[in-house]
Amino acid sequence: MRVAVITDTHFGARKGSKLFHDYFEKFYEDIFFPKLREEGITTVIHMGDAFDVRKGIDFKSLEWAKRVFFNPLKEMGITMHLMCGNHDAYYKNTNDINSNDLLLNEYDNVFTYSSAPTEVTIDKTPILFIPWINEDNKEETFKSIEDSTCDYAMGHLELNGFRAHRGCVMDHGMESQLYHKFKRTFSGHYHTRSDDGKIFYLGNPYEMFWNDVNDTRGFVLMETDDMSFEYVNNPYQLFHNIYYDDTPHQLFDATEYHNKIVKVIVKNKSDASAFEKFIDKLYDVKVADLKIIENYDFNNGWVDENEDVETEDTFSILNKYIEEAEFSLDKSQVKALIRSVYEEACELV
Ligand SMILES: [Mn+2]
Repeated sequence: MRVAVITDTHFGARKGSKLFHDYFEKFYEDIFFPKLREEGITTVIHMGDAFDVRKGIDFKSLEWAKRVFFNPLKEMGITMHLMCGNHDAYYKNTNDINSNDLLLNEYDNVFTYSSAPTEVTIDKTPILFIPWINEDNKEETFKSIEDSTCDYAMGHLELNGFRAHRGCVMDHGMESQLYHKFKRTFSGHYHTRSDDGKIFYLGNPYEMFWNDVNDTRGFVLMETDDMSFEYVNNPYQLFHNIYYDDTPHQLFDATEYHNKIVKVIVKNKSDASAFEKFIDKLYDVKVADLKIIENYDFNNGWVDENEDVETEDTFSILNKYIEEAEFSLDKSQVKALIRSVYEEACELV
């Protein structure tokens, strides 16, 4: 049987921003639900972080989530298995109070998995569902994994050695060794796709931060007999880098940038008024946000085309600063500390 797998939908993200939710909605309306209809999908598995804000949800975002996602699933007669992610749990040390259990009672087609791992048989395949692991459920979870006879596992896992997002490999998560007993493990949590051949991070459906720019997102169609899968990509982007290299403004069609978050990275600008005309075109089509980066002096003239400018993100800048700073503390520890503070601040995953 074919099922759909989606993760890290983060309803209510970016303070419930209309810009972001309009962009998310386009994915559900044009890509996700049409594909489910076309494939006759009856089961969806969601690997956590359905909602974005741990402490609560504003009514507008809740209405949106029901209208755009949960109601259509119910109307289509689709069963959804929903695991608890770190963003769904109110406390850091327990999943006891969580948005999925509190907000979705009216949906008898939604089954939530919030505390201990649960074996669920989909079609004829038993799968171990593993909700977010914290102090409270840690021991029980590890024991369930050890005892499990399932060939497959799915969860919201923070594992070492996988990319958290582009340019940042996680080095302070849990060991992945524990999961090697399964033929395949699938996980949410990190929003970018990566795998080691046995453990697969499937990535989330859409861009939410600058870190996500030009990183393909979407969801997955999976065969339950052998858990082979294919990606269904989301063709829509919200973030765009535009490189200005004395680009003739007359030939520049800006229409696709309407309501987009745009960075213009200036490589060569010999004529200031021509550049202004170029920028005006972006304002004329009403970009949602526009930043101009004139860093052509950076790195001896210009950043290598292949070395993405966007990898000069906050992490890289902080790390570079720590590398270059003169102090006698253990720099890897300082980096880990700064990273955890930064992640906490942005709740990036
Ligand atoms: Mn997430």
